[in-house]
Amino acid sequence: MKKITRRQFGKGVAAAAAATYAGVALPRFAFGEPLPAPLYYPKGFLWGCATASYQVEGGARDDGRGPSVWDTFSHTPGKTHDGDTGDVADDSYHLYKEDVRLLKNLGVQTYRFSISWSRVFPTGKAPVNQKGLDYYNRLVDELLANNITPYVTMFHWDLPQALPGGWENRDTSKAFADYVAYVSKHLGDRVHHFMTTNEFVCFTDLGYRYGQFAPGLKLPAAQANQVRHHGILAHGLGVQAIRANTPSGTQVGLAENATVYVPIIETDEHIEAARKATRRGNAPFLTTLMEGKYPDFYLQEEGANAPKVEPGDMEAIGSKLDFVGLNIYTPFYVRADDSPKGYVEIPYPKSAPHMASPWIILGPECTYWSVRNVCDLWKVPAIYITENGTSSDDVLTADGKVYDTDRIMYLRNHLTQLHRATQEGYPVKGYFLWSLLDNFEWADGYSKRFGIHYVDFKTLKRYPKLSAEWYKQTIAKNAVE
Ligand code: GBH
Repeated sequence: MKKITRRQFGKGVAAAAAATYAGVALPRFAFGEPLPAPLYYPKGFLWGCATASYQVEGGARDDGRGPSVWDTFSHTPGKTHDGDTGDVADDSYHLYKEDVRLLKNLGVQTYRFSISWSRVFPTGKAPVNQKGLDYYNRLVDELLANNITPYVTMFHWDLPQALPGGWENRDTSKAFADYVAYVSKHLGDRVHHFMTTNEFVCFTDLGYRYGQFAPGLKLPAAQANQVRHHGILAHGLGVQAIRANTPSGTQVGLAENATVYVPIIETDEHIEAARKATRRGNAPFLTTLMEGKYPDFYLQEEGANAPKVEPGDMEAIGSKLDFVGLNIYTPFYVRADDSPKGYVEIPYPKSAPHMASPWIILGPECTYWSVRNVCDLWKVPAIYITENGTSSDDVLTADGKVYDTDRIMYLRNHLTQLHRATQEGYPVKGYFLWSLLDNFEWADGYSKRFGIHYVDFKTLKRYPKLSAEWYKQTIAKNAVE
């Protein structure tokens, strides 16, 4: 074994973490000194990776798939970086077996992927496209054959283009429920964990109010609020549909990018401020789901623009969930003050460090606070981190390696904070790293890489990055080092 000096050792925690990467064996106890104890996760904690259909599948016109709003949007000049589209993406539609091999090699227990609605229902409604469903049957079977538990997201933004009016139309929520009923009925013998929707704000506000995402509209507040309502209604009807069509014991939740508020320092008053901010800052989405009604302050603030609600809507929206999934990337800092809200948001210092995507501000304690705020406010039975990860300016070396030390730094810190939540007894059941693969990063196209596997988008070859080795080691030990 190659001997390393104390100085070399001191040079990089990352080097120590990469115990066998690139053929260099680094002894863990090089100097007979115990390293700090690893942060062990609870027994049975589930490690996984996440992806989404339009971001990885490709095969956009294969076997009868209908177009989604993201096909239309990405093919509209000026909407995505360099006009990138998901036509081919990672071609997981054809290469899914290889992707499952990558998962297997990591040692993950779980894989979170999403269903392309328009693959199964090309127009969003009957008739069904059996070939589309067959793809997911194959994927699920391949996962199960490899002892990997599928976690299925029903909607990750790729709304069938053919649905008239998209999310502006209340009928879309009902069409969603029909689609979800069908898919859960046909996968529910083998899939026992379903998420209805992914990140309300992204497919409602970003798509319909700010125009950054498909379908690229900039509607006034009243209509945009109605879109939000149809989004959460779809979730609620989706929960009911899954429950009605799957065996009892099937776990139903969602994946939500709740805004995470972090107290500037840990004192009772700032902790209380972060809780209040969580409730208010997530008012139209998670707060309403958890409380089964729009908070009074939200309705008051929106006034005449408040959403129109029909009988039965709030019962569906407030459906009891088996778990809440949180997608965590970025912190928002708050302090207590004596305004009626009871808190004020603190702007980031100009020097606040960020990752390759400028919106990912480094603040790993947000992972801990996301869990704590949500559990303390709403006493949810189970939490998953359904996404966490980062882009990095990855470079593929001549020998096929990617030394993404910054991604490891990001992940290590977030997992250290998540460990704290598990130690304090919050019911965190699992963690899904975003993402298994570099993929189509929405409006950023292929310019931002989030994978722990590098994808050469010309050859579609996958290369494990250093972070994949690190994650594999974390999973094997069930501990963060
Ligand atoms: C998640 O979205 C998604 O679920 C996943 O599909 C995605 O690939 C992943 O995270 C990484 O982005 O440019 O300042 O206007 C994250 C939500 C919404 C965050 C859009 C960035 C743009 C910020 N994203 N937002 S900005």
